[in-house]
Amino acid sequence: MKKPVIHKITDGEYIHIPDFYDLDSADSYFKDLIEGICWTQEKMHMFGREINFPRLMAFYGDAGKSYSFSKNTFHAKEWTPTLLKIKTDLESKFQMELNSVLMNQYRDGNDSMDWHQDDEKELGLNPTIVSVNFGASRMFQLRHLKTKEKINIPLEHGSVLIMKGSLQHHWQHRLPKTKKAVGHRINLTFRLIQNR
Ligand SMILES: [Mn+2]
Repeated sequence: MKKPVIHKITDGEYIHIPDFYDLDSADSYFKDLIEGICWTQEKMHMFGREINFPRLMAFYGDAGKSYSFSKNTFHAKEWTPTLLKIKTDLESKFQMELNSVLMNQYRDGNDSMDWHQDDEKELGLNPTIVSVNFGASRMFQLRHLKTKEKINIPLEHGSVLIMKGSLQHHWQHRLPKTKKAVGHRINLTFRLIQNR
């Protein structure tokens, strides 16, 4: 792993480590997580209709933790050995505590995540979100709420992206669809959730 680079941007900062995991570890985690995680197709409720989220999801963590967004509430499933190993790697490398992980699986270029902020109240005021990426590389985007400035960050197999400070107050993020032929990608966002 190279030295993490801290990117100071207007009203926030992020840290990008393209090679947090070497290729062999990343390959083995990817396979293990695709097969070993209980992925589900959740629905969003909009204007009285139910629409499939354009991705599969899963939420794991310490017992009793829950996470709510878009009128869905996830109750944490018990850590798997692989998830615990990754969590421990992150906690020791970055000297922080994490207690849950929201995961998204993007099956192809049609799967995506729209503009949003991770500003749910259970995350606390200035949350640190640690995102780990396995599988196909996809472009992640940040957009400043006022200036509309955009930053593109390619998230590669084995990479880590940490969003922190006041970033969630001033920037939205998304994973846009792409017409390029891209394979499966999974993204793990580790968090410290404040509820019990
Ligand atoms: Mn997010």
